[in-house]
Amino acid sequence: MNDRYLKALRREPVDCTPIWIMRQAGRYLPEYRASRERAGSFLSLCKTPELAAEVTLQPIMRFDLDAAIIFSDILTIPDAMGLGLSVKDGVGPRFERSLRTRGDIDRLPDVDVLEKLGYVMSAVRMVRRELSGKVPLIGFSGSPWTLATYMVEGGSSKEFRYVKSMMHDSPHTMLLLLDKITRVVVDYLKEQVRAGAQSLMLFDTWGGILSTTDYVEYSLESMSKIVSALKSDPETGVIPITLFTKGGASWLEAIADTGCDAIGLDWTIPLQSARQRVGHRVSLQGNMDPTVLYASEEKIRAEATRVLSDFGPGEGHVFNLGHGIHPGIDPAHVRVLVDTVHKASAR
Ligand code: 1CP
Repeated sequence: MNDRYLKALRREPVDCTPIWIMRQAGRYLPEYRASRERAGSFLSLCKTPELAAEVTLQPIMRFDLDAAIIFSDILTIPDAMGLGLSVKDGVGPRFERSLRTRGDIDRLPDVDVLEKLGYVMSAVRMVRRELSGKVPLIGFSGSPWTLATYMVEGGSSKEFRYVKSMMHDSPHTMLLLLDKITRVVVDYLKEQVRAGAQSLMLFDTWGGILSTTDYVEYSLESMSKIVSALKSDPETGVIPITLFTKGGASWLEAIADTGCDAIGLDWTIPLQSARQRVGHRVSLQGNMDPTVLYASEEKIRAEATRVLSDFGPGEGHVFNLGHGIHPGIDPAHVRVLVDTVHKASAR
């Protein structure tokens, strides 16, 4: 069993630095595109456990990665809350209904995650069985704030006009929405662990669009409640949790204060300075600029080596990109990255 990913999260010695890649199962892989074609759509790929399990394992079979992440999407939660998700090519995710008023939020149903999101748990169980200990499996959710941005805007956004208006003009309504999402996320992550997830990650993709005071109140607070709820439950207490706020470099100390095990970093902060600020308390995940994978193999090797030496000697580093891999990346470049990280970091 390759457990260097779990060891690095606990800041225990490893034979070399573990690596996994955000969005490692995705459109840059021809076998993913083939499975998606067979599924007919992105959503039926997510909702058919056999196919979700199949694409989860594709990057594990192709590369020497140190963790698998269950193939799903953060938007399965708003879908389960009745907003009607569709994901169209070239358009991205859209909801049939968006949440704009207090009434919209009051009417949100309680979600039985086993009933509405049981397909995710089935995929988790299948993947664990098929991995049979090869590498650990990561479960995940979007952060409540990030999910709220999609639910209020009705899809992807550039300006975040409606969600920020709600936050500024109706803070109680915003907090009520975040609390409702938080409860579902806690149940969802607990069930993923019951089904076999060995580590958990919260994707706070849009925390970085907030001011410091708003970040603490509207994003970090609900992530902190999730960490506390999981850590205080005997069934999930030992499961490591990684918090990733894209654009969150200025708030690392506050993120570490939640009691999470690791902080995911985008590429805007040197690992060394992140480590000086919080390194003895948490592990660090990251943080190569994903666009380096468009460059030559030499450049990829040089940059991977630079990121490793930026972290420096000692434990607690999980190598990753600073955000998801782009669909246009050549899979051969991913192999160069994975092999370089393992070779250059061998103890
Ligand atoms: O056509 C396709 O195949 C759809 C592309 C795609 C993929 C491959 C989407 C739609 N989601 C996914 C998978 C996915 N999404 C995973 C799989 C596990 C992995 O291999 O890592 C994960 C963890 C996510 C998480 C996710 N979805 C996030 C958080 C991470 C991040 O990238 O910031 C977000 C913001 C989403 C929303 C979403 N789903 C899909 C797209 C294109 C988007 C982004 C939309 C936007 O930019 O607002």
